[in-house]
This record gives sequence, structure tokens and C-alpha cells, in this order.
Amino acid sequence: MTDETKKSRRQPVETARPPTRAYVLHPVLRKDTGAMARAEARLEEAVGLARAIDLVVVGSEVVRITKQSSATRIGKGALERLAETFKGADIGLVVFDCPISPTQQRNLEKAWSCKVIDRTALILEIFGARALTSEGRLQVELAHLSYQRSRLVRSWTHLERQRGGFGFVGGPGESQIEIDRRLIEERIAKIKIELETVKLRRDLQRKARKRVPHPVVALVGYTNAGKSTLFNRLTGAEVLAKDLLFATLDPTMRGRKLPSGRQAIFSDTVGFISDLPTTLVAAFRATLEEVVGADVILHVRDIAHPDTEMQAHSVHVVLRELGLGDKVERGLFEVLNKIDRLDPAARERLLNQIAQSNTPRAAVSALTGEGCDRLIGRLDEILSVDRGTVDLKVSLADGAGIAWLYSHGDVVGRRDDDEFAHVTVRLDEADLARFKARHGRQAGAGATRH
Ligand SMILES: Nc1nc2c(ncn2[C@@H]2O[C@H](COP(=O)(O)OP(=O)(O)OP(=O)(O)O)[C@@H](O)[C@H]2O)c(=O)[nH]1
Ligand SMILES: [Mg+2]
Repeated sequence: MTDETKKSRRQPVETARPPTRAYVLHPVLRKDTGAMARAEARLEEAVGLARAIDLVVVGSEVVRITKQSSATRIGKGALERLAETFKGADIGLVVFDCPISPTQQRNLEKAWSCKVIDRTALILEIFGARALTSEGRLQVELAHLSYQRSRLVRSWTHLERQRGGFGFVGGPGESQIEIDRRLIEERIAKIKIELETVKLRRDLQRKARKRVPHPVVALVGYTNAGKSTLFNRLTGAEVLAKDLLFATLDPTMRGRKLPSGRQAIFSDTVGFISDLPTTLVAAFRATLEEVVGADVILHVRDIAHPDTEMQAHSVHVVLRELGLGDKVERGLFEVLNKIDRLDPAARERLLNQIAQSNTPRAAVSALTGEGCDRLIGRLDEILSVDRGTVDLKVSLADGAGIAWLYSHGDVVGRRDDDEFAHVTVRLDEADLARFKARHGRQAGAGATRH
């Protein structure tokens, strides 16, 4: 190894430098037949993750393990064989597509004379590179710090952040652990305060939106399922939609009118992935509050993906972590996307299945637009069910409130006395709840359900 390559191996990845040559490993226990069956697909996904930051993936493989080694995770034979491969291919970084302990990491780095990172570190690195807004950056940094704190073997590399990335890919060696621990704690405390301020601002924005309370439809799903493409198609927006894992990080919201005249707000957000680090889910809770508070959650699925079922399962797991278990159990509205990629027979079968079942599902191609009108129609129906008739008594002084009822419901009768408008209106549950939240505290407002 020349001095130059030695040096470049110690530096964090920077766009100006030649990209790091990386190798991706997906270890799997031979006796775990389920994991063995999924191994190739998982490996492919891990390669996609590595490519999502500027790593040149020189090679990748599934490493079959008979017995897990606590020192190096993989067996001695594989360890030695791979050492040869890495040396020959001038590998600077090895990505382990599974969690590895700090000790294992250290042992592997020693054996292979290159950096080794695990799946969580890789995902954090991608998020670090993607986060554009100050909130996004804070959340990623918090996740990164929590991860660091849980390991505390390597040196605290945060201070090198301005050099690009978060430092996993090429941080310095181990030292100053005690100082690091204190720095991490201090920084975590500071970020939490900053995030609290952001949260307050968000709450205010949300409250302001609730004053014009249109229902919110959140798009969730596995990364690369086509959420942003669908979002653009449905709302005419132009957010980045790309064949890239975690293309979207920061949430975007945009309204559109449904056929009934009702306005709905669509929300596009970060994609999920299997084994999404819990530190990330926790850190992104504030961003994901848009999903938690949504009136309808659309689960966008890449139905042409060979692992579509596993992906759906992973999305459910993350939603449960966000406290949305109830909604998952009741069944989410599934948007089966990318039907243009299915062969005609599979597509026919799918369309028949959907036509015959009552579960809320729609088959679409966000790319060609096929099925999107039907999806919008179904959404409109869903948002209109439970439209019962209610009698509301609203103060005549509250012109805005009365106008709101006209724009959100069907006013079927009205009688005014000196003080109040007695309005009979067809309104759905969600709108009624919103109206009560806003007007319930005001004198004279009341509701009788027919
Ligand atoms: N063939 C086909 N490709 C699609 C369709 N919808 C999206 N894609 C492609 O899938 C890739 C990912 O699309 P995005 O809309 O960025 O996916 P996303 O779910 O927002 O992904 P993240 O933001 O990374 O989580 C892009 O290359 C899209 O062009 C579809 O209906 N058919
Ligand atoms: Mg996206």
C-alpha cells in the first residue's frame, strides 16, 4: 500500500476525492432457511444502499456462516479468503449488512486493514448526506450521536463533519473516549433543545393548517416504492423522484381538489427499509408526525418487486414503532404501484383480485398514470363516508365558522335567530371533530347528530 492510499483510507469520503472502493457482505446463518432464501435479494438491496452514497461497489457476496463467531461474526475460513480478495481489489471499505459489535468491527478492520461499517452506520451515512433542512440535519445528527454513544469505541468523529459525511466511512482511530462521551452527551442535550424549538414551530404550523382543516393523506412505504412519483402525479408537484434509495428525506405537503370538490393535502415523506435503525425512527419522530396525524395513510408498494411482501412487512413494523399499530391491524389503504412492470397475466390476476375484494386497495402505475383517477375516486369516497347530518348552533358573529361549514359540508338547512345560526349540515366525522375542536370552546356552539 502506498502512502497515498494509506492516507486516503483514513480520510472521510469527500466528493472531491476519488470515491472509496467498497465491498458489501451479507452474512447469513446456514440453518436459518428463511434468511437464506432472502439472502440474495437482501444483498442486492445492501449494494443499492452502498451506491446511494458515493461508494464504488467493487464486489459483493452472501457469506454463509455455520456458527456465528463472537470475535469476527464470520468464520475463520471466510475471513482469510476475503482478506485476499480485498487486498487484490484495493478495497477501502467493507459494508456488513447486519449489526456488528464494536469489538467485531475492530477485529475485522485489523484482519483486513480497511474500514468496516455495519448496516446502521451505512444508513445513517446516507441520511447524513441527504438531509437538507436544518431539522433534517438535526434529526440525523441525533440519530448518529445515539448510535455513537451506544458503541463508544471509536473516536468522536462529529467534529469532522464539515469535511463531508458523518465520518463513519473514514473516521480517525480510537482515542479520548471519555472526552467523547462528554461531548456526545452535551451535543445530544443541545440538539434535543433545538429540535424542541423546531417541534413547537411545526405544532404552530399544524394548528394554522387545522384552521383550514383539509384532510391529510400521507404516503408511506418502502424506499423506492414510488411515493414521490405518485405524489408528483397526484398533486402536480415536482419533488425529486429517482431510482435511488432514500431519495426523499424531508417531508413535503401539497394540496389538490378531489372530484367532490373537497380539498385534500397529500404528504410525501421518507421511505422505510427493513431493519431501519431504531435511533433513526426515534430521531425522525417529529417529521413523521405528519404521518401519525394523517386522516388517511396510503401504503405505497412496489408490487413488481420480488420482495414486495417482505417490504410490506417492514413498513408495518416501522409504523407500529411509530404507535400506529391500530391502523396497521385495521388494514391500511394499499396502493399497489408499478403495475406497468407486471407481465400481462400477473397484472390481470391482480386487477381481478382487487375487483373481488372489499379491502381498500388500488392498483396503479405512478409512472404512466394508469389507475390514478380510480385511486383518487376511492380516496374521495373514503373521506366522504360517515357523512352524517348534524345540527350545529354557531354564533352569528363567527362568520368564518359558518363559511367553513359551507365549504366543508353540504348545508341542508339554516335558521338564524338574534344570536345564532342553526345550521343543518352533512359533515363527515373527521370534519365534525375538527369543527368541534375549533368551535367547541366558543359559547353557543353545539352539535346534535341525526
Ligand atoms: N416502472 C415504474 N417505475 C416507477 C413507478 N413509480 C415509480 N417508479 C420509479 O421508481 C423509482 C423510485 O421512485 P420514487 O418516487 O423516487 O420512490 P420513493 O418511494 O419516493 O423513494 P424514496 O424517496 O427513496 O423512499 C424511480 O426510478 C421511479 O421512476 C411506476 O409506476 N412504474
Ligand atoms: Mg421519495
